[in-house]
This record gives sequence, C-alpha cells and structure tokens, in this order.
Amino acid sequence: MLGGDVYYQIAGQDPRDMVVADFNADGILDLATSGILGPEVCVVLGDGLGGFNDDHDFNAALGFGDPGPWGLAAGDFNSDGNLDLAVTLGAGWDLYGNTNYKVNIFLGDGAAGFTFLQEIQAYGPFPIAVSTADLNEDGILDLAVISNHYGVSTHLGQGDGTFGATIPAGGSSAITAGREIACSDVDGDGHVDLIVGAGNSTSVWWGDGSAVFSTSSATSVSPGDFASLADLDGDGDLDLATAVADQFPNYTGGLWISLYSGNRSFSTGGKYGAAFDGSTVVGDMNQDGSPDIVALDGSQVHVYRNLGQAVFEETGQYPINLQPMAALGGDWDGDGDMDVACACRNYGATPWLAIRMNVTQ
Ligand SMILES: [Ca+2]
Ligand SMILES: [Ca+2]
Ligand SMILES: [Ca+2]
Ligand SMILES: [Ca+2]
Repeated sequence: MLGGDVYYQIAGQDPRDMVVADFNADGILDLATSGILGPEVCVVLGDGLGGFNDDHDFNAALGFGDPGPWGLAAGDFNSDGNLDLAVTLGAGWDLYGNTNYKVNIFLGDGAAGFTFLQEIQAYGPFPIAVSTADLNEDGILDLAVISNHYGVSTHLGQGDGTFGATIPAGGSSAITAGREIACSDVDGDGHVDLIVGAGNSTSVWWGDGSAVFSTSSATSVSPGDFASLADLDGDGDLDLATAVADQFPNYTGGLWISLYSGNRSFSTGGKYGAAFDGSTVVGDMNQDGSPDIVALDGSQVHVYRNLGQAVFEETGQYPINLQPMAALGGDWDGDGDMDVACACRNYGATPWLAIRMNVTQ
C-alpha cells in the first residue's frame, strides 16, 4: 500500500511527461518533468531518503515564441557515460502561429546539468512523445517521435549525441492521432518494436532492425494511449497494460490487460476499473515477484495488485491534490520496493510533484 502524499513545487507549468533516471550518477533515482506552459524542464534529484530537491531546471524551449516542452526521453546519446535528454516541444503552434515540429537534444554533464546540442524536426507538427532505443542495431541510441495527428518518425543517432535526417516511420500520416510511443522488443526476435498509442488504438509496429517501420504488419492491441510493458502473467514474454479513457465511443474506459500469446498476437486479459488517463506504472509493489499496476484517473492513484497469472485486484485508491497528469515508479526511499511519483497540473499556477511512498510491509 501507499503512504501519505508529499508535495514538491516544480518548474514547468502544466506537466505532461516524466522520466526517471539517475541524472547525477550518485546511485539514487531522480526525475525530470516537462511542462507545456513554460520553457522549462524540471530535474529533481532524489536524496535517497524519499526527498527531492529541484535546483536543476533548465530551459528546453530556446527559440523566441517556441511552445513548451512536452515529451521526454533519457539515454546516453553520445556514449560518454552521462545521461542525455530528448525534449519534444509538443504544443502545436509557436507564438507566431507557425506549426511546430521541434525536438531539442541536450547533453548531460553527469551532474544533472544539461547543455543544448541540436534541434531536430519530427515528421509532423505536434511532436508530443519521444522514446529511445537502438533501432538500427549499430550500438548507438536512436529516437522514435510521435506527432499528434501526423505520424511517427525515427531519427538515427550519429554517435556524438546528434541525430540524422528524419525518417518517416510507417509511411506518411500513418496515424490519425497519437499521444505516446515506446520502444521494446515485444516478440523477442531481437529487433526493437514500436508501441504506438494513438487514442482509439494502441498498436505494435514490428521492427526489422532498419528503423523503418511498416504499419501493414502492425498488430492492434487495445484502445487507449498509455501502455506499460511487463511480463504480467509470468510466462516469460512482455504483455501490455493500457489506460483507456472514456472518450472513445466504441470502448469503455478502464485498465485493459493484453497478454502476448506468441506469433505477434495478443489475447485479452481483462479490463479493470472505469476511465483512466495518463501514464500507467508497472512494478512489483509487494515484492511477490509479479508486476502490479498503478493507474491515474485524474484525481487519484489506483493500485492493482497482481494476484499472479495477470489476475488483478484493486487494493487501494489514493487521492492526489491537483490533477496528476503523469506517473512513474522508482525506489526513492531505498527500502527496496517501488514508490510512486505524479506530476500534477495546477491550471496555470505552480505545478507540484506528488510522492507517495510504498509502505507495504
Ligand atoms: Ca541521482
Ligand atoms: Ca551522454
Ligand atoms: Ca542506432
Ligand atoms: Ca521485435
């Protein structure tokens, strides 16, 4: 179960995305959050006792009139041992009304400081999510970017932290809406696949190591945008848990479980709860070896315990002040279990980071 809520003021109004990583290489997990109504990315450092400090914000929207940062991905893009960040400037228009395609690349210094390196262009405007993996299997991290309403692009890492020409993935305008993208080898063939969250469907685009993805062989898995991957039923392959809002006329909202059944297909593993929105968190909350799920409903954190074999039971609802927009898990108090952090919207005022420690005995 989760303990009481603790709040930290953060920079970057209207947060939309978070990444968890150890940005200052002290062995303690830190967090970065984006906020679309300001220019800043907020980096808060874990103190190992469950506390955070927030002295490491930086401006990620650098051009005059640029929209604010939305999607985040962390990885060591130039292989110097320090974590770097890719930041999408996802809101649709800049101050002049021009549509926006920008994704900015920042190199980390290993001490939670970030320096601008490169601006790249997504395939379409509204780039709102980014993920990183080595898509073309040359040992260098690449990027996959989803532009809401306009498709997916990949960008090959060059080794020095920069990225090469924009590659339209899945052909042009392969999707009509998109809010989330993830990279993982779902079918276990050694090639990274894309998990594409496009509102009325989350689908897997199967990779072949080329960083060009075909939608003709894609597998539609579930409705919704925000899928988390983990071996939910303990059979050794990756399954999906997807948060589905009630906004889709053909689906009812809830936490949809989709179990990988081999041969690039999934079976339905059930649906829990009502409407959820925002990122889900998968991790072992009670250290029984089965991944549990945390989902957001706009005002509360819901914890679903995995009873084994991907059968879930809701074990708690925990209110969060303000509106939690994104959630992540990590062990921030160093007791070995997964705690939960939420970035909360505050409608034009200062946003907050809400932390609830896992106090399962
Ligand atoms: Ca750290
Ligand atoms: Ca680096
Ligand atoms: Ca690569
Ligand atoms: Ca694969």
